[in-house]
Amino acid sequence: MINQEIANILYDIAYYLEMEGVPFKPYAYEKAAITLENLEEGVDKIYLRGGLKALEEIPGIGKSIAQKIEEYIKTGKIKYYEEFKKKVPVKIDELTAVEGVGPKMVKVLYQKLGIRDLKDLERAAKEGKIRNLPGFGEKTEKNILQGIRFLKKSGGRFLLGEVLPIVREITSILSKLKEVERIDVAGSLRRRKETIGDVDLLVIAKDAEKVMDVFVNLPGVTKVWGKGKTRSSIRLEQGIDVDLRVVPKKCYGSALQYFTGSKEHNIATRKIAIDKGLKLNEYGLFKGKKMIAGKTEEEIYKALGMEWIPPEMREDRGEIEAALAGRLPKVIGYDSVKGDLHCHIKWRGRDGGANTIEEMVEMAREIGHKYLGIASHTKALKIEHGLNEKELRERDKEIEKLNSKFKIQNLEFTILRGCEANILKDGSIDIKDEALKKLDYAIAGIHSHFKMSKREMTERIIKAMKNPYINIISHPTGRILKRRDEYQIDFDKILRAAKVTGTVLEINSFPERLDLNDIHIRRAKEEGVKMIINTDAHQRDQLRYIEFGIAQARRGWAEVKDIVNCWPLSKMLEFFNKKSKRSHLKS
Ligand code: DGT
Ligand code: CA
Ligand code: CA
Repeated sequence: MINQEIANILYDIAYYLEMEGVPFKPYAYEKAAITLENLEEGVDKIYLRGGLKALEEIPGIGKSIAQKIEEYIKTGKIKYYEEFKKKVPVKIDELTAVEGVGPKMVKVLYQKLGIRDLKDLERAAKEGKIRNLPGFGEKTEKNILQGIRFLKKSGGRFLLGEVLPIVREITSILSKLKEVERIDVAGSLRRRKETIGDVDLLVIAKDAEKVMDVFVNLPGVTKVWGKGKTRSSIRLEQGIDVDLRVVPKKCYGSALQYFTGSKEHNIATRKIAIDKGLKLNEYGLFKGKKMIAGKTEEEIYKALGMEWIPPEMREDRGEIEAALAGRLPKVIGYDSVKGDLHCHIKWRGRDGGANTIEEMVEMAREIGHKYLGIASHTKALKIEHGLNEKELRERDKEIEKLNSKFKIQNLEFTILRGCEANILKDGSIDIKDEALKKLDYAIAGIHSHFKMSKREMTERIIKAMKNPYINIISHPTGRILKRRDEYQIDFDKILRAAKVTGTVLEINSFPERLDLNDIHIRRAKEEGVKMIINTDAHQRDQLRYIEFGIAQARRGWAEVKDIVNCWPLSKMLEFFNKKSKRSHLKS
């Protein structure tokens, strides 16, 4: 819990720094906050064990942030933060949670109208006070009201990456009971939506009562909303609600189909049934009183004249029409990805990762990858101790040594030499072309100056894509789930430029990012833009986040042809090389 408390403060500091227009530092605080949220051990315990030094050793936490964490552990406060709050005493995370409201706007809203929280903001917008502020206008005011409505609707959702491991523990406990014949996750979690409202579990059980007893007494249950013979509902200590339904075997498929949703998908499938003179509900597919399907999902879809639809696609975004026509795309599988091209390492105290190259490789091999790309931060990102040109060369000598060792051992594994360079404010790259040229590939990403006009930001990214040695744009839209909106960009223009230049867009698998998201992925695919699923791992365990990126790719209908790291290594490298040869791109 202390990790989350401090993370929230660090996020707020990032907003305040952004408000002041300070470059790079907001990124450092945001990154440190994300690190804390993903840390398994409490920082107070780490501090108790090893003091300030142990805090500094947490990847992504530099000296100055470590000191602030120490201060919080000791005093329950961070002075640096208190001073910001004194100057602009607002609920900054609450206000910036409204889509379209950024830190700089918050400052103006406070100074001109005294707006401190969401309530103030809503009132001012409703009274028409915001439109008269310099640089705001009627449209902004309308957007703010819309953003507030959206926020009220979507509040209290949890990240997929936060919920899934917890639910896996629950299903593993329940599935070990001899009374449980089968257990499945349904709802948005089965569809792998980026955020989850509540968890829906389905069970076939011989003795429902026994299963319910165990369910409501699971470790971590803080509330029992209800306990019955066929349905029980609990709240976990993390605030997540879980529903469990016991369902008869003969209609398990129809229950699973119904409770997987989405609601929109269900409404559309039910309509197909009606058109065929049938009735579909959670108890089965019926012709008059006769049940004609229901034991499995497959037989239901088949009886409706469709192929079985992967849960990730069930959003009524055209999947039903495609399935009826027998033209459902063959989306990538959870085992389709062959390697990860975005991880950071611990190397001579640089790059901000927690593990050595060897340790990262070991984990990548355990996952089943055939290659791992080391995408070290570069020099403009001082806070992550980015590498300069010379250091990249020295790092690569070590990588080359390891690769030849693998060859001698007959190991089918390759380490790729990459970097994650910074796209500077003007769109230029902070590493010289000569150095980029020597790498196997180069990623570029935005780590500063998040708030720019749409035109400027779009041009900035396109300029980076025109560099023939930049193969991949990392986390292309910059959103942090529940924290920060996308940058202002013209996504259509970005897609066209990616296509023309042969630049690959990243699907970043970090639970807070999932960037590109499902809708972007679908559009990129339609435009023929290639994508790559990466983790951005700063510690070896985070290489396992790849499944979240894969899930979003499936939600975006991505097939093997769309995702370059589902290809054999040689084909992927060939694609990168083709771009490097087109050096005329740089106008
Ligand atoms: P969530 O919990 O907000 O992340 O999203 P879901 O999709 O898990 O929604 P939830 O938990 O309210 O309901 C689970 C599933 O049950 C949902 O995906 C589809 C089905 N369902 C719920 N309400 C309705 C409804 O009114 N009509 C139909 N056709 N299906 C529904
Ligand atoms: Ca749900
Ligand atoms: Ca539910």
